[in-house]
Amino acid sequence: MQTLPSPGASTDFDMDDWRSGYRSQPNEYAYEIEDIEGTIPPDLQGTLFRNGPGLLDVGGQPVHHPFDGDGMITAISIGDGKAYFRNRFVRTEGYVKEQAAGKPLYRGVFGTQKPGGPLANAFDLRLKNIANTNVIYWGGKLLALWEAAEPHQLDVTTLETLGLEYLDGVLKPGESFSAHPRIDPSCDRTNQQPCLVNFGVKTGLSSTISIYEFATNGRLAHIHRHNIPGFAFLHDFAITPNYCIFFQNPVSFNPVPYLAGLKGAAECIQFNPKQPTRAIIIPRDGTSPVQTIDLQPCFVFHHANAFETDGKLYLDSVCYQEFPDLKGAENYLEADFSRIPEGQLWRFELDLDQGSSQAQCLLERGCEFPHLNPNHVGRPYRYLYIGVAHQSQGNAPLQAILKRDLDTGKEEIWSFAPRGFAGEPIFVPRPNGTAEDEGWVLGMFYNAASRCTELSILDAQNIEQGPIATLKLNHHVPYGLHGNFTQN
Ligand code: 3ON
Ligand code: FE
Repeated sequence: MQTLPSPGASTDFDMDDWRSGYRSQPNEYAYEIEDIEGTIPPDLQGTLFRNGPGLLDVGGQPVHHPFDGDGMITAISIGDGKAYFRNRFVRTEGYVKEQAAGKPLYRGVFGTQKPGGPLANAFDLRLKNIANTNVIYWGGKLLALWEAAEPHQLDVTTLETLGLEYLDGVLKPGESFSAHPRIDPSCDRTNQQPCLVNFGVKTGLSSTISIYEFATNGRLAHIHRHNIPGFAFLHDFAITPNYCIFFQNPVSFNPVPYLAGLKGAAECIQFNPKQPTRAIIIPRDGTSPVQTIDLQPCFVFHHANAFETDGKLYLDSVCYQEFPDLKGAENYLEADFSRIPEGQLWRFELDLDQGSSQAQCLLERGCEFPHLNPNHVGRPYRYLYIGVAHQSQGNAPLQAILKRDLDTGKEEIWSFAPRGFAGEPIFVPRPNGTAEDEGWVLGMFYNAASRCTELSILDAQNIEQGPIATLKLNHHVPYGLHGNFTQN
């Protein structure tokens, strides 16, 4: 690995260690995990599915940004104290064609260009559906998700790609289906059974948000569409029993450098610090009026949760001071963390009667990838799990996981610094458990010392004791994005 200067302000990690987690993993494996430290809890049964960029290059040409990397699914199936690993690339049209050609044939949304300079890229407006952001099992189908296009369906056991998935004709070809569905644990329209709520955005000078609800058998239970003024980059949303809540970031889109073959579409997003961030509150009944409430300017990718209580709507979100782009760094591996704002967790209190809001910072420490007990999605909740930086201030890679008691403010941290790097923590409730934090937190960690990835299982009621089991893979999995645990 080439040695580059370490611009990061933090001394708790080495830039080369961090970079080494962004090596492509072209291999596909299937094996029983034998190197296990500690004991897998016998009542933890099911499969952790994760998605993320598996390739950081195409035919040796590096991607411009990891979000442009081809989607690779990993599945770790756990049962009877044993664990089985499998990973497979999603055979998207782009992956198949580029692997056959041995070179990039598509532009990426985050700035990856085809070889040949602007002339070779200008006016190529095809979107390469890279299926790299999330994976979820719903209605008997395993779906790989990427927010700007339709899902891919995968075989739940072999992870083989079965093709593009239109959800029984609900989606039209090319229609987007976000990578952040939410599972409502109990929905009026599905007989108080769980339902999967998701959205798709069609953006332009104004934007159309489609909202879908699917019953557990995969059947569409409800659909409604809404037009909102302006360009909208909506990565995630939050739900309560009565509302879907979106944050319209204060950004504008200047397509000229994209059309001219100079930049990716996402690099043409401009943050406007003088404009408010707008909360868009869409009633889930599909007919009551949509409300908007202006908030302090910030940029949000991820919401932790929302809930309704005492006539108010609460929303917990990871906010950045501005769009966290690479600040002109030619190479994302040389990103200067100190110049990029860190995400911080804020709580927004929205008063729908007054149309007013208040905001309070809950977590100043750099954080991303919030998660909670799935039974509390859209409901009042007490415990939040989130990836955090090792240091309490400034921006740095995620190296630790933090549990926050939102009632008392108590925090518990387990850090993998200096040589471990963290991703999204996933809370899995203990079967028949009663307390909200009864269960486990599962996280994939990259260990730069061994250059391999590990799955750590923590007891959610005792984060500070560290992992109760560490499942060591024989190789690395590049830093991932999102996933879900399917209990069986
Ligand atoms: O032209 C429009 C603008 C645009 C950006 C329309 C559009 C739909 C084509 C579009 C596309 C957006 C896409 C494809 C977004 C994909 C996002 C993605 C793959 C990942 C986002 C991740 C967010 C975060 C916060 C990740 C954090 C990671 C870490 C802290 C470290 O691992
Ligand atoms: Fe996301």
